[in-house]
Amino acid sequence: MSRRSIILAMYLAIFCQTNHSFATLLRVDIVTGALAWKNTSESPLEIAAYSIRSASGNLVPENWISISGNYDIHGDSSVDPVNAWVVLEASSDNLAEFGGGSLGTGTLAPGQLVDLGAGVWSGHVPFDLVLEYVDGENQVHSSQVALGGADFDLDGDVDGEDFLIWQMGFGTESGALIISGDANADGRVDAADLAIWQDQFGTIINPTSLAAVPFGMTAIPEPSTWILAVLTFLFTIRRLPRRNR
Ligand SMILES: [Ca+2]
Ligand SMILES: [Ca+2]
Ligand SMILES: [Ca+2]
Repeated sequence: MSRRSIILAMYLAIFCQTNHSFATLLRVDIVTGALAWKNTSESPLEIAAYSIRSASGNLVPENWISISGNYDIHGDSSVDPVNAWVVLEASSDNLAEFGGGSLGTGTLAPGQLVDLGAGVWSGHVPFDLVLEYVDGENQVHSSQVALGGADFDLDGDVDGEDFLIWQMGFGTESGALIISGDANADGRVDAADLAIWQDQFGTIINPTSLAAVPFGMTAIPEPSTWILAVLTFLFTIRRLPRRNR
């Protein structure tokens, strides 16, 4: 099995987990390792906490742009203008934070895209990223995960062959995947995707790391202990008297 067919199989396995009930999408640029989290629903979405996990430990916490300090009351307030968020864990297998302080929630406006940083995913395989979040009702949800970046033929580089794929897919209005030329994972193949190809042209992604692909990456992880801990903490703290607020 070639490297490309292995990666394609992984991608399809990931995509097959998706359905239209997801309210959010975690976009992973496989060329730059950039992560971006989007509210794909038409309603504002309350977020009390979230966790991004890689069982194989391929997250790079130094490159993570957390809500804490960046999009909360201490940042630009675009996710949470009221609360100071708190990082719970920043490791190679878990990036987790919650809306601490007065323990309210942040809000993702309809269509809002939160830039979580470039190089946050190391580009290694297996591709195993999972995003779970807790909403304003303390319900746990999974996010859809979609691959982006201009390596449309998934062979580890961005070159003319990828351009030809973009060209063939150009004009697709919906339902496009990375393998049909959709670099920004918005389902369309248009000039925005070509601009990403131009930016990324010549990039080579971890050529050695892609050679060895362990199997079993399609397993959907059990709900993590971190999220149970967060829920327990939220329930406990909300019962405390409102002192010093
Ligand atoms: Ca390529
Ligand atoms: Ca190539
Ligand atoms: Ca697109």
